[in-house]
Amino acid sequence: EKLQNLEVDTKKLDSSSDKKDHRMYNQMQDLINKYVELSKQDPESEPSWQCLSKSGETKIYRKEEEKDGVLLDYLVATTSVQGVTAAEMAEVFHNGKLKLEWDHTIEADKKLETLDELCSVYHQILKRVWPTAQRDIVYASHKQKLEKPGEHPSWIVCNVSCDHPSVPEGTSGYTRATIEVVLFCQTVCDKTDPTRKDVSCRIVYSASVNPGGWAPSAAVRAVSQREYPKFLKKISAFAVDHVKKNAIEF
Ligand code: 18C
Repeated sequence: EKLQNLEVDTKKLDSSSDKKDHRMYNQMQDLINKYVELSKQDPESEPSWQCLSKSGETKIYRKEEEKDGVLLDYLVATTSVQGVTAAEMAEVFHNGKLKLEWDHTIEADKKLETLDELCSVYHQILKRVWPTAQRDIVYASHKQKLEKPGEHPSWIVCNVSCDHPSVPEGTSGYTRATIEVVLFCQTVCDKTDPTRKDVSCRIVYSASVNPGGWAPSAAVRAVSQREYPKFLKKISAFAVDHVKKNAIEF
């Protein structure tokens, strides 16, 4: 399946946030550019991407990468969710209060800092995967609207590891993992006065996770293969249910 039609004018990226001066802002813009470019690639035709699973609208690909013995696989998943718009899907993924409803990998989650209304820093403790040490992550989560003239806007959320003085690495008692996770959402709708039945959301989800510490690659890949499809099913079902009684938001 071609992903080319997700093209967005990256020069006209932001219109939703008026405050653009927090310390993660420029890094987030670089990430957005990188992932908008990546979403135009067709993993099907790239020999370095291996298809992990196909089930209905959901396709999951992995590019295996190891650097100096550290596993740095890239994962990309595409799916489509009926009855939900890009704005609504991005909000479900980004909203710190909703995360525990769909992210089954979280044991505990705490907001450390609000950088602006669209960007916050979190400390998250993950469920333990036996027999390795329990992991935690500290990351900034940034949401942004991507305007495209004549179309409903796309939305993107970037969750990227950062340092935070309240939980320096090595002080939490957990093994620190690092992440670069991006959810790119595009509304599909060709009606002028749409009902819920007339909208859907195309998703490109990309994840690059460095588990940190000791974790055998084969075990990490097995955990990934099990957990990403489960996550996509859970967040999709949650989003459909969460928005069904609300007015449609673009
Ligand atoms: O995108 C997701 N959630 C976001 C919002 O909460 C969040 C991203 C989180 C990615 C977390 C990765 C942390 C890795 C380490 C812990 C793994 C715990 C798995 C627990 C299973 C019960 O910004 C949803 C992500 C959903 C899928 C995550 C799968 C991660 C797989 C990586 C494997 C790492 C294995 C670690 C050691 C295991 C060795 C046997």
